[in-house]
Formats: sequence, C-alpha cells, structure tokens
Amino acid sequence: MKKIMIVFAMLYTGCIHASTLFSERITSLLTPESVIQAKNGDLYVSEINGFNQDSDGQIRKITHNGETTIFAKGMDDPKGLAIIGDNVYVADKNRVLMVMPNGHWHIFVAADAFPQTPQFLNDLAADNQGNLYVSDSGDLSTGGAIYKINPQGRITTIVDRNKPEVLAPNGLFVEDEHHLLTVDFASGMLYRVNLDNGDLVKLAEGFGGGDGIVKTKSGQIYVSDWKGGSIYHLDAGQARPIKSHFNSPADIALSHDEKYILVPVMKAGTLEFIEID
Ligand SMILES: [Ca+2]
Ligand SMILES: [Ca+2]
Repeated sequence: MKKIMIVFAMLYTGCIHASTLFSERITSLLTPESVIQAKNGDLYVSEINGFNQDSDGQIRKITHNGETTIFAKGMDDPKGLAIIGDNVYVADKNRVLMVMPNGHWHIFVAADAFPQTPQFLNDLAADNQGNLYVSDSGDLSTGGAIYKINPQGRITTIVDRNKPEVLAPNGLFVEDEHHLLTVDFASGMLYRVNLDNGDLVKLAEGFGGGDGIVKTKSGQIYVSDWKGGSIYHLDAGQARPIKSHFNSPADIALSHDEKYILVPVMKAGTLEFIEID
C-alpha cells in the first residue's frame, strides 16, 4: 500500500510540474529574442546577450518541469528559431546555424551565400517540406528581404527591397506551401505573401514595431509589437491589444496545446506566458 501511495504521489507531482511550466514567468534571461516549443514539450529560447557582441549569444533549453540548461553557446546575436526533425535552426545575425540534439552547431548558410549580404537576419520559420524562410530586417527602416532556404541550403529570394512594402520584414508564419504571413517592423503592417510569385497582400495595420506572429489552428492571429510593448489579436481585420506594457516583447510562439502565447520580453530578460481562450 505504501508503495502504491508513493507511485501516486510521484505521478501527481509530475502532473503538477507539467501544468505549471506556464504559470510563472522565467527570469534572468540574456536579451531573449525568440522561443519555440519542441514536440517533447521542451522550450528553446535564443539569447542575444550583448547586441553586436559576437560569440556571447546562446540557446537556453527549459524542460517541461522548468529545469534550465544552456543548450548551445558561442553564437553572435541569435534570434529566430525553427525546428526541423531533431535539429534546431537559428537566425544568427547574418547567417543561419543548425544545432544538433547534442547542442553542437555549425553554419548551415553563411552570410556570403545570400544574394545580398544580410544586415539583420531576424525571424525563421519552417514549412512541412523542410524548407526554411528567413527575414532580413535590413537597416530596420528601408529595405530588407525574405529568403527561402531549401533542405540542401540553396537560397531563393521571395521578396526584397524592390517591393515598396518591404521596409523591415520581421515576423514570419508559414500558412501553407503557397502562403507566408509577415509583419514589418518599420510600418507595423501585416502581409500575406504569395510564395509562388512574391505578391504581397495587406491584411491589417497598426502593429507598431511588428515582431512575432502566431496563428492558431482555428485561424486566430496574434502579433507582438516590440516598440509599443503590446501583444495584439487580429479581430475582424483590426489590431486589438490583449496585453500591454511589456518592455520589448519580441518573437512570440504558441504552446503546443495552443493555450498560451509565449513571450520573450527582450529588455526585461524574461519569458512570460499569456493564457488565451
Ligand atoms: Ca551577442
Ligand atoms: Ca524578431
């Protein structure tokens, strides 16, 4: 009987831990920019640390029970994260890195492999075919580009500064094999990009310094505003804030159960969780 009670106690404690990961903010992060949840529930957070300081950036892993470890280090200014298979990909300043499950990493796409040398690689997103999409926010006001990187590392340009709408592409979200959502950090506009011809359709405006985008399976879209400190819900074509006063909320993610928005708050050095309906 005593044995059974111990087993029950252990199971009960395990459940509590799993469900409380999102109940408390995580603190003492080093300029966090992006977060992603792996299939097994672990979170990966990119930490820029010093801006424009090379080799001090890292990826932190937070397990489902809240245990924190440094997963990979020695990066420059790591930002957007994507997972393909067992590997984590990182947009690191002007190159894209591949991190293996043991935390060792190598350069997947070097800066000089891009059609234009990137100035500020920002968000990263993967599709179901194993392609990556990466935004270059350029000088953060006039230019930039969005590129597609196939599984062999070959790059094609989706949009670049030749389109007047492209000022500082930041957040990316792959909707399907033909469409990508992007939010512009300079204009605060949200666009749907046709991946076959690069055409942009404006969906909504008013997202300030638009940073991260998430979209639920039921089609609800949320966008973070790095400059203004709010998280917006796109409600009937309008940007409506659901939470404000964050000190630079960067590249948001959804939890797997779609119950929480995960918010890396860059200048506060925290990871916060917003429960959504
Ligand atoms: Ca750095
Ligand atoms: Ca970003």
